[in-house]
Amino acid sequence: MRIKNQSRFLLVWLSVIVFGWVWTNSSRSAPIDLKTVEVAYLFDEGKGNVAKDISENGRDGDISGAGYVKGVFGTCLDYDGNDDNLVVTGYAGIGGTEPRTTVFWFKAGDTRDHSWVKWGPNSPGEKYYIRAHIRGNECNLRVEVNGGNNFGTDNVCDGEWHHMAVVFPKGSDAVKDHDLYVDGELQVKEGTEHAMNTNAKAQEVNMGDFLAHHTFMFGLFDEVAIFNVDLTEDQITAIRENGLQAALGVDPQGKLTTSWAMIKTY
Ligand SMILES: [Ca+2]
Ligand SMILES: [Ca+2]
Repeated sequence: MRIKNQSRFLLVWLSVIVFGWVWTNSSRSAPIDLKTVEVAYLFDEGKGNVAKDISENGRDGDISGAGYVKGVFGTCLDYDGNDDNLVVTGYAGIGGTEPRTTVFWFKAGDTRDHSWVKWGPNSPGEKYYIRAHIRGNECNLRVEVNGGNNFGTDNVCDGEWHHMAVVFPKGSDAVKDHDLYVDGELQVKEGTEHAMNTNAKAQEVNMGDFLAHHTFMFGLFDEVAIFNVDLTEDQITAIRENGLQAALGVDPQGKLTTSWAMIKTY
């Protein structure tokens, strides 16, 4: 009888420990819902002119010029800074003041106002342009909307890989409401305030080409994705540390993997 009671006691404690472990690990980095992924490229094809979208939307990218080299995860695109570009055919981005997050890895070929991700026409508030902000011999992560901008202070043009995240939180209405992360560090917000009214009809999403007097992207570009939600700092960390494919729980064909499918049922 005494042994039976001890066994029962042990079993209860084991259950508490296991449940605690599962709870801690599932809440620490909440899985990212695939429905929130607008488009996501791993650039692991290694050849050809089509960037395969691993989201559920089938928004394959049309690559012009950029070739493949070794990236942060698998291979990445190598932009020559002259005319290389990628167009997300048929997709013009997220509009108005809707929440959004853009993430990518970048390794600079030099210091310049690299054009990373943009959509919308060059009109006040309507443009959505994620590019580099020049500061002497350095450059910073910047988002601008024509009439307003928001940029950080960490140098991302030092020839090293950097992970960048541009988050427009739900309920926000102006460009300086964006939270900018470089290698997981929340940036100080500099720039000029302006209301957001992003145009999501006039121009397809471009990755590499510039607007007005700026410059083409020059350097290496890996693991880019646009989300229709404001990802949390933990979710951005999960993407940076584990890679997009693992963080989203998809295989290269864009199908949900079993492990994350199980976790997602919590
Ligand atoms: Ca890759
Ligand atoms: Ca070229």
